[in-house]
Amino acid sequence: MSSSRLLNACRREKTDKIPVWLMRQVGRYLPEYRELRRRMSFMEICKSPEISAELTILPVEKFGVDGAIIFSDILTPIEACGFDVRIEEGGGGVAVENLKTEKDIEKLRSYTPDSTSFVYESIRIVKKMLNGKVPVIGFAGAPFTLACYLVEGGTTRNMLSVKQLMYSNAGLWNRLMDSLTDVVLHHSREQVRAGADVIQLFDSWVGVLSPLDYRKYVMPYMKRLVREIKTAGCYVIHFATCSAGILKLMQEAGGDVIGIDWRIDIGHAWEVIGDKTGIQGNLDPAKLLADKRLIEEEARSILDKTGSRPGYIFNLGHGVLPNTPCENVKFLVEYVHSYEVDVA
Ligand code: 1CP
Repeated sequence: MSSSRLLNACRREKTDKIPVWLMRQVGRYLPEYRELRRRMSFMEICKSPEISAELTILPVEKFGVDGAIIFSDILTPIEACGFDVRIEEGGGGVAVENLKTEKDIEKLRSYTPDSTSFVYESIRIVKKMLNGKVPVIGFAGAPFTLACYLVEGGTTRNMLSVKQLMYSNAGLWNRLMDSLTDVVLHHSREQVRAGADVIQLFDSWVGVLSPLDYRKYVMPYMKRLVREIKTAGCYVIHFATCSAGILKLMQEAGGDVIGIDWRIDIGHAWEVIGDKTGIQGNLDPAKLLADKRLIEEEARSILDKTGSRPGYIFNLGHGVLPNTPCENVKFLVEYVHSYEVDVA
């Protein structure tokens, strides 16, 4: 595995080709997944390690991506704690049972990785199937983003209930974040123990916060989390959307690589982050709905800014959209691999 492009990039070493994988590379845009979903619910698939392992390696075989992200969800450990999680049919959002009181925090405190053993079993199967071909990416939701689902009961535009809790009840907020940090830490470590080479932390919604709020209400937990996950012996990719205002703070919080969305120029993002940390992103997933000429143009403009710089991983700025044509995904991956890097 030491010669893997993705891991080389995590170490900020030069690679023969630019590593590429896509967030949500397994999902509704894949006909194989849609077919499976006619027979099984999303959670049933997550809890069937043989099946989730097959799905995990599908984009490696079909498109030649440089990493296999395990088929699961950021809400899997939340459901395992006894919160009702409902994935809305037809590609909608998710509904999560609200966390209301101290007693609900006890449910998080009682989490043990035994209740999510199917994830680790899936990783073990994937490791065997891949036999070192590409690294395995485990993942978890970051505490703030999980708190959003628990407090809002789903995703909302401005996360006002979360903010209200944060600003008005510091004690409860701290206990909630502390408990979620422990859940994510235990879940991530167990994924590494099962064979995950990289852990991506999805702080998808943290961009709703001001820099000051991020520093005060989120950063201490992220610092502890990243530091302690890394002691398990893996690389950490730290991802958020709408993060232009907090990029430097995210970098300070930790991670070998910072994942960014498309709302910021990648050259500028790298200036902010500095040269001690890698960067991942940042093609707008909507570009994959366009024709190949535009996809190539847009990918090239990103690669021209980042291509030969060690520590760069090509990815989208957020997940693959459900109506994305598979042939565009294949085209993109092949184009990134064909981009000539300066190996000197
Ligand atoms: O290829 C892969 O990445 C598959 C594994 C995977 C991952 C990494 C899934 C499967 N979900 C995730 C991460 C995830 N889940 C995130 C972080 C990435 C992001 O910001 O998009 C988030 C926020 C979720 C929560 C979630 N799960 C949503 C979003 C709801 C919202 O608030 O907008 C949804 C719809 C799900 C269900 C889900 N998870 C995964 C799939 C394939 C699906 C769709 C299930 C279906 O309808 O069949």
